[in-house]
Amino acid sequence: MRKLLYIFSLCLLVTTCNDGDVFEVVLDFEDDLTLCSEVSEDYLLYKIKNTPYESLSLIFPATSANDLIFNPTESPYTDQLVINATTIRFNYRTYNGNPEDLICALIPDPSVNITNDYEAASGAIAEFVTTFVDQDDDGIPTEIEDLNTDGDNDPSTNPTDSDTDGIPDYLDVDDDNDNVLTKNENPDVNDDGDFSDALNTDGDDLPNYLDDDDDGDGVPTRLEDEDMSNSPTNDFDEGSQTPNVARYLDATAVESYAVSGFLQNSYDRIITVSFTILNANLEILNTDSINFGTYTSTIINYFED
Ligand SMILES: [Ca+2]
Ligand SMILES: [Ca+2]
Ligand SMILES: [Ca+2]
Ligand SMILES: [Ca+2]
Repeated sequence: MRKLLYIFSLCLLVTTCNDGDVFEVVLDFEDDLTLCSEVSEDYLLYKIKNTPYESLSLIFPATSANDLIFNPTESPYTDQLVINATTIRFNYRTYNGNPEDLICALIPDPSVNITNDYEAASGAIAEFVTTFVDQDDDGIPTEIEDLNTDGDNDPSTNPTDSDTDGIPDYLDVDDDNDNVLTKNENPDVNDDGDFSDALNTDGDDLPNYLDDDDDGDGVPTRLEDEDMSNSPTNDFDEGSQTPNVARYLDATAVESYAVSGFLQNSYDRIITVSFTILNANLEILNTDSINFGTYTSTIINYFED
């Protein structure tokens, strides 16, 4: 209410403010939305700002159809929710204190009260656009991992799969399938974003992260795993002249072990949902389109063995 009074005072002072009875509230919130984790039967998205304390919130049922908003099968995915003022509601509220512990709480903070509550009328539209990006977070950016042989800049079409294991390089945390994670094979030795200096122990045509025989001794790295833990990095030949160098990087250690397993592979799906409220018709606002904000989350996906 303080802000309303402030804006109203400005209107009185500025002679060009001739809207008469219309108060314009500026919704100068940050863009980021928060999702209440305490509420299970509904999705409750909100954002808060201070000075004065205000919130924008959108609540809608956590149905399987609405689950797709946060984890769609295609990107972009766009659709609308029709606000009905019962199960699907959009509110602009003001408070006499910080509502942080009020909005999601099953037992609200008794010292904070809602001082004004403006609600979008039935028929208003909550329009959303969901997009996602997949990445393996292995230290090598997707645009470098995918050779883009089809020229469409989409790594998921005609994906580069160096080790032909069915997992595209941009989602593969072990690009040569040698059971040493790409990020642990020094793909960018001086960490400057240029991968031309990738570690290449045996000096052949392939850097270690794409070489399934890193030391070029004829025994695949994956099989130089003495304890057969699916991790060749902790296996050393104590009789070697370089006993501190792991077998897979020691060309004089050529024992082969019957390893059958592979590292489990997972990748991140970074999901972004942006909401716009249309025809909100809040009595306090003179705009019909409200940029509600953006919610971002990350889901970890696993490939089947
Ligand atoms: Ca692969
Ligand atoms: Ca990769
Ligand atoms: Ca390798
Ligand atoms: Ca070796």
